[in-house]
Amino acid sequence: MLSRNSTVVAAVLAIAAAFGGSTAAPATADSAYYKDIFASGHGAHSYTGPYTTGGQAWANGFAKAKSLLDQMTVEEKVNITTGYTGDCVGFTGTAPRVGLEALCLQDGPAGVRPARRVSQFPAGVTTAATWDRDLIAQRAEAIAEEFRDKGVNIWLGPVTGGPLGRAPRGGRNWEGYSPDEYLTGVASYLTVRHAQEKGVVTCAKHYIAYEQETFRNPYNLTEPYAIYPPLQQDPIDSIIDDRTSHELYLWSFAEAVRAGTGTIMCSYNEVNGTHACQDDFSLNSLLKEELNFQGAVISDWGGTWTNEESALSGMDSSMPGSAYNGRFGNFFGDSLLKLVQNGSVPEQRLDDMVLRILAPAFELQDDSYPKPSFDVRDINKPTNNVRGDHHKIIHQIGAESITLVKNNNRDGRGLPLKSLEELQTIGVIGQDAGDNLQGATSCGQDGKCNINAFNGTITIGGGSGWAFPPYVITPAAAIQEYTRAAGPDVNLHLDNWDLQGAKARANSSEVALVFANAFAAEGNDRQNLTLWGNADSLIKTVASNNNNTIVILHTPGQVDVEEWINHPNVTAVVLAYLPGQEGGASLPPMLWGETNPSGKLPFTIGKKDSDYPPNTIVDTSVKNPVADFTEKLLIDYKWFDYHNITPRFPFGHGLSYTNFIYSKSLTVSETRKKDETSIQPTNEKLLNSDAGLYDTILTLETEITNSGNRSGSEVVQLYVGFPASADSKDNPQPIKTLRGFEKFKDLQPGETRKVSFELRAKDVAVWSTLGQGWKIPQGGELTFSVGASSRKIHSKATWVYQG
Ligand SMILES: *[C@@H]1O[C@H](CO)[C@@H](O)[C@H](O)[C@H]1NC(C)=O
Ligand SMILES: *[C@@H]1O[C@H](CO)[C@@H](O)[C@H](O)[C@H]1NC(C)=O
Ligand SMILES: *[C@@H]1O[C@H](CO)[C@@H](O)[C@H](O)[C@H]1NC(C)=O
Ligand SMILES: *[C@@H]1O[C@H](CO)[C@@H](O)[C@H](O)[C@H]1NC(C)=O
Ligand SMILES: *[C@@H]1O[C@H](CO)[C@@H](O)[C@H](O)[C@H]1NC(C)=O
Ligand SMILES: *[C@@H]1O[C@H](CO)[C@@H](O)[C@H](O)[C@H]1NC(C)=O
Ligand SMILES: *[C@@H]1O[C@H](CO)[C@@H](O)[C@H](O)[C@H]1NC(C)=O
Ligand SMILES: *[C@@H]1O[C@H](CO)[C@@H](O)[C@H](O)[C@H]1NC(C)=O
Ligand SMILES: *[C@@H]1O[C@H](CO)[C@@H](O)[C@H](O)[C@H]1NC(C)=O
Ligand SMILES: CC(=O)N[C@H]1CO[C@H](CO)[C@@H](O)[C@@H]1O
Repeated sequence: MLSRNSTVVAAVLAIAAAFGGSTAAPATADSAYYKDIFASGHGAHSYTGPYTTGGQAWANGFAKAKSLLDQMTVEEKVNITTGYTGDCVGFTGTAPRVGLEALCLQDGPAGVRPARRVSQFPAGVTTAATWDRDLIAQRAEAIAEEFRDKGVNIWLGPVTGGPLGRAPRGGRNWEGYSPDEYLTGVASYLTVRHAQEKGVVTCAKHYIAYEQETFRNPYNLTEPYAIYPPLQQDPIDSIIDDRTSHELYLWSFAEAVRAGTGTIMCSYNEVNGTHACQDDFSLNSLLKEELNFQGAVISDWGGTWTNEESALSGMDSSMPGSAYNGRFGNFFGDSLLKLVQNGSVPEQRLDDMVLRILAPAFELQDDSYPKPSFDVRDINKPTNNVRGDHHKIIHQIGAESITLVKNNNRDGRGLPLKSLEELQTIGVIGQDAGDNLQGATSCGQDGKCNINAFNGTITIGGGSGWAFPPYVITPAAAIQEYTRAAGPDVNLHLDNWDLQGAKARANSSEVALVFANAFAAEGNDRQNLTLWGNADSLIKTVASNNNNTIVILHTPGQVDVEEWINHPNVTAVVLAYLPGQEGGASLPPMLWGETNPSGKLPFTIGKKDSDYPPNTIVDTSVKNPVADFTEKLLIDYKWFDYHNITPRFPFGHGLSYTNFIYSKSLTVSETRKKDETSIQPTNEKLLNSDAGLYDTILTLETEITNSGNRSGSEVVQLYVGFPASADSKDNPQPIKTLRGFEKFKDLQPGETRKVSFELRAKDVAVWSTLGQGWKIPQGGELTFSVGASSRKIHSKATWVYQG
């Protein structure tokens, strides 16, 4: 990092202002520059994308970066755009002559990886299941503190909608939040904003339409399912129409940009026929022009395929350069230097790359920022403990995400359990209740030993989204600790294949808790939604022998529960997702009713595979595999709603031990409030209103009452249905779309709370392909539905936009 010198900085601010003016990107979409994007055609590249001005977010950082840039040679500038490796999984190149040090880039979205003495946080999907804005923000701050204290400049996270979760079997869905763009958008905004407030630069990823692992085809790497030698098969090509691009896959990236993310990672896949990291349209036009993104586009490791085309199409940094002996290719460096020297890539574009890379880091970090204190090449080297008291937030997210999806609490069965004193015996059954017998380190830097043989409870998925847990509190350990004084005798059975033993333990227990799981990891999609490790047989065996069988699932997403869900002895089912290092610690207080479950499903669970949109993982063995996003806007609950398919458990569903009554009255009032949340405003247009796209224009109000006899929290959800006038012939309109939610915490028995939703113009707008902007539908009623899930609506109101 640059040594800070305040007198230089002051002088530079003036230069920056001038520079900003002279190279400013065209501000409006109808400028000559914008038109040139389309004139450039594929490969012609007369246009090189908007040049950064530092925007609203990086004024100071930009000025510092500019002053340094002015002292650099072309070789040095190229060096900054080219990846290196060392202690971190990636470094930017340096310019020692002018005192510029490297920026350290490091995985992953749930904690520093691979490194020891860090926390393993709950996965994104688990965090989304809390539907709790405060917890999402606190997690981001805690993660960012660990990255900062380890000396990481750029956190390679969060996953902000790539994948979004189009395919339930997608291997990396759990790293992100939810297949709902609004929920993911809120989580992305809060995570970026709160992480950067701690000084770390975020890298929102993976941009864009990266929805399957199969055929993602990392550059020059052999994949498990490869059918062609490396480099001979194209990566999966995602074909998406304009409206789907804007309303689904770009939505949460817009939120990340608004929140000020310093960098964005382009993805492995192709989009509309072009590698995502050299796609002029999605990088220059959508991201840098329309979203007004002022930071750097960094390639995924191996996502670069060309030099000239990538540079002109808007990629700013090639990672990891030529490192790892060229395993990820060898791009930029000398190749980019030659292109700049002979004029194929304008030097101004090279300057733009350097400014985009340096400005966010210079804005957020100074001399006092820690240096890397770990080494990915030898994780056993002594390193600092950065965990602080983060176990508390991990534990709390575990507790608040627990989603009770089924509960038959009649005749003393189901949840909550009888009191510790009343209960004589309890069975704790399934390998997911116990320890990984070989310990966490045995799973390697990607946590992938679980792929073939897993032992023990699953707390996170594998790949670059994994993190070493410092410890894992297993469900078995947590339950035994909780029950040790007054509680029941515990009958443990941790072997999923010994069904005779499971039967005996089930038969000799008053209540049987069965723990089951499914694993997912980067690099592979799940082959099916079946539980792992013989779990369906285990659950059925226990249920045949115990009339109070409670199933607890640790899964990365949707699983098939049909083999036993209607078994009369399966009295309760709980989803605990991927909770991180605290593992089962949050469970006992919920099981015994000391706490009240309040998580809600951030995805839809279907009854069978054919209930979900078809062909979302393309695995046909061809040279140019293509994923045509034919379901368009209708993913997850929007598909189930539109096709009138009854899900097993709908999006937004989750039960409580208490009961909430929703008022039938829902009022809508037009209230204007200027957007104060855009740290880096976008250039997105609202075509038929003078409001800003992110200004509040409507306020909806209703009430909920806790009519039960326990305190509890409730996630109240708001869905919008658009009038027929919003339809376009190419895009079937979702019946309803989530556009608001709020978690009302700790309502006491009898307590009533006012529920208020503030809707921004964008929340009631659809993308107009013709107008290339957002439009609030006119000439018809918008319907607002408030409820406890996407299928449990309690009040409705309509509104007509007068324009
Ligand atoms: C480029 O970066 C590398 C790695 O930090 C460094 O060793 C080298 O000296 C840099 N080159 C120049 C021209 O500064
Ligand atoms: C994909 O291409 C279509 C035009 O065929 C365009 O409208 C759409 O915005 C593109 N999407 C992305 C993400 O580039
Ligand atoms: C692929 O990787 C190997 C080393 O694993 C390297 O020798 C080769 O040059 C690489 N190929 C390309 C095209 O980068
Ligand atoms: C510029 O250099 C590159 C790389 O050496 C080469 O491929 C390209 O043809 C050159 N272009 C011109 C216009 O000289
Ligand atoms: C179940 O337990 C009872 C005693 O509690 C015993 O009589 C019976 O044989 C057991 N059945 C099985 C299948 O183990
Ligand atoms: C599901 O996939 C796993 C591997 O991911 C495989 O071992 C298992 O046999 C499959 N189960 C079914 C029912 O197809
Ligand atoms: C339910 O459990 C009881 C043991 O408590 C067993 O006798 C009965 O057969 C089970 N019911 C089913 C449908 O398996
Ligand atoms: C469940 O099984 C227990 C013990 O086997 C028995 O006492 C109880 O009556 C059964 N409850 C129901 C509802 O079948
Ligand atoms: C709470 O209400 C349930 C039924 O809704 C009842 O069975 C239970 O006894 C009540 N508990 C208390 C502490 O009042
Ligand atoms: C109890 C159990 O499932 N043990 C398995 C643990 O993993 C090893 C392989 O690493 C298997 O051989 C065991 O069967």
